[in-house]
Amino acid sequence: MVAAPVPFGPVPAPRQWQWHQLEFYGFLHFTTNTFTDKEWGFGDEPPAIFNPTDFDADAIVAVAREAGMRGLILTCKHHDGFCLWPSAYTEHSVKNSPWRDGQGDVVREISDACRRQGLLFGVYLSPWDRNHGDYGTPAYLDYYRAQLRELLTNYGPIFEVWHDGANGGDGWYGGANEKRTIDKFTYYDWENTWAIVRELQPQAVIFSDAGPDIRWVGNESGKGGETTWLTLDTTGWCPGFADTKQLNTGHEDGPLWLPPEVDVSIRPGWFYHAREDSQVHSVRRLIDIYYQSVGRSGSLHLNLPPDRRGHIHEVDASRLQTVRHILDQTFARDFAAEATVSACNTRGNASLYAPSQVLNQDPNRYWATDDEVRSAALELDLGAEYTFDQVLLQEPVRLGQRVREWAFEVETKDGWQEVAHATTIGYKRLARFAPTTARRVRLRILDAKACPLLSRLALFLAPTFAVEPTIRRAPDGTVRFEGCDEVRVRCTVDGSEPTVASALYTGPFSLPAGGVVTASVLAADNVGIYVPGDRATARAAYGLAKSGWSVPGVTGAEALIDDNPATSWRTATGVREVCVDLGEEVCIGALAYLPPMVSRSSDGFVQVCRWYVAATPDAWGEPVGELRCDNVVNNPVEQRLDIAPVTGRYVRVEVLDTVNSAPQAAFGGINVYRAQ
Ligand code: FUL
Repeated sequence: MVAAPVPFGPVPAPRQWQWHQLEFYGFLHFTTNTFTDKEWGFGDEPPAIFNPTDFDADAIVAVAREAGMRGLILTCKHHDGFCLWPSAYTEHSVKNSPWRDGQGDVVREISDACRRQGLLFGVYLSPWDRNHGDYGTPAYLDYYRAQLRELLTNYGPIFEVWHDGANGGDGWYGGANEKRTIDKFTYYDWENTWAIVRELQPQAVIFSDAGPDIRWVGNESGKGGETTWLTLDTTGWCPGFADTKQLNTGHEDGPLWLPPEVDVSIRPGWFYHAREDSQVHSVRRLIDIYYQSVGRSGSLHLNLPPDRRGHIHEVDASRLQTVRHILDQTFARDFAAEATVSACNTRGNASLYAPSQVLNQDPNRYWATDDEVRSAALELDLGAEYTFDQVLLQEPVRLGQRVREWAFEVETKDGWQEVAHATTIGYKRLARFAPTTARRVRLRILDAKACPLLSRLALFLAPTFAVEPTIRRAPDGTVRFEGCDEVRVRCTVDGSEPTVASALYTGPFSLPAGGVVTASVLAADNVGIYVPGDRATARAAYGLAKSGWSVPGVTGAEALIDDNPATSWRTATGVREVCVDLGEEVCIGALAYLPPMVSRSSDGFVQVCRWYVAATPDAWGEPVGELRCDNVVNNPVEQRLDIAPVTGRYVRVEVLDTVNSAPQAAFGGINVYRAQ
């Protein structure tokens, strides 16, 4: 009898192992923000504004189920404090809204619909509460815990409890209307708060920046680490205080099993905003997100924000259907399934640990090597030549994560050729490469922390499908589409869906005044090419082109107006404003702040600013609006302010608050949109 490999380092607890296998589940961001068009409510929103016109939990859950999601997590309470269930501990809830005459309960309806349709249900209960008068005092902790008990007692089994990291700042706080800060390390007495979850829902995993069961991946843009260790050292961290880069990669020798969850929205914002209907992530981007999350050993937690009707918007739903179709097609056939597998080492030469164990889908059966082995190769004869463009690898992580580096090679007529080379494998790794045809392939595990084990190796081929082109605009306003050489593309510049009657794209065109560019590959135009859902559409919203702009009186501010997301500019220390000359009078309908997109620190990102528009730079009247950039640190996307149309040539931004009260305000750029 050959001894089984002993577990190496930290290993997943049973609840974490269950969670690993979910791989893909959804987020629902829904609250008064949906009706105020905000990302973070201040806490003073009247419950009367919460009134979805046609809330349909089953329809929402069906969209998630058809997308292949295994569960849904609902923002039962976001930072604004409004409760989507009739909590016994506050009046700030659905019970004082007109929706279902105050008799409704969104948590009940979504959790019931999840159970009916076979999805798991999870809760988001924001620790920060900008409505509650006691926030900041010990009494609020009692309130928070009482609400946690309500949610964990009355709504059936809960698979995940989600604690957000954003915490403290200004808010309504029962009418006090002030700034409040708490000590993130001590205020929530997390150990005892989490004990409530363990007591009431012992199978649930708890998420926060720093665990205890699942960690944040360190960004909200859908990117798991190219290197992902499922282990972590959280010394000195707490929910809301952790190093985002280290969260992304994990710690190779971390003492805790703490795998990453990749939370990302299908749109720029987390809540529904009609203006973002044209900015739902493209099929290509969503597929990339899948490979960068599930394919890098994390789970994909994809947000679908219900709209004011209480539906998932049609654009989001159809995009997901296409993504599901492509993934199903991709994983329908494993070209390694019939292979003959050999290895340079097999643990005790035992058939239980034979190389062929990597071909089945049972995570309990795996190829193992002898204890002293640290590098090894596995060779597959596929039985015939096949074309594939990705390899799937899995370690049996219940025995610990071991592999540090690996390479995948195919045999060509010129010998072995490497097509993928990477670091970690972990629970699941998917590596894509250009379509390759071969009969013999091999995996070389180049370095492992302990004797390498592998439970799965599979080869897949993504279907060829027409995807939407990438839309680009140069600073002078010239628009071009990339990635569409072999297909016919039709486009509009007014936000409407292209039809076969719309203009055919024949080459770059000029769009200096901006607009919404919509480019569609239509099946009707592309006979013989698979176009999922009959069309593949990309959209991009542009403001005025900036080539005629200047920044009067400031030298070195080119990055403010260069239309390049990779460059950024900071005001001089203590300077709280900047003025831009648009070069001509324009009727303006919206203004936007772009945070630096490539920045090591978010210090100085604009948190609150006022905008002015004038015909001459000395005639500033009242501000045309105030912009609050709520979640700009974690989600550094364009922050847009729609205004009543106003004509002017000069635009001034007055910065009222910056992230961490930094004395220099940081800009990636600003955008100015013409009134429609
Ligand atoms: C963030 C929050 O501040 C956002 O509003 C959103 O809920 C996201 C999932 O987490 O930190």
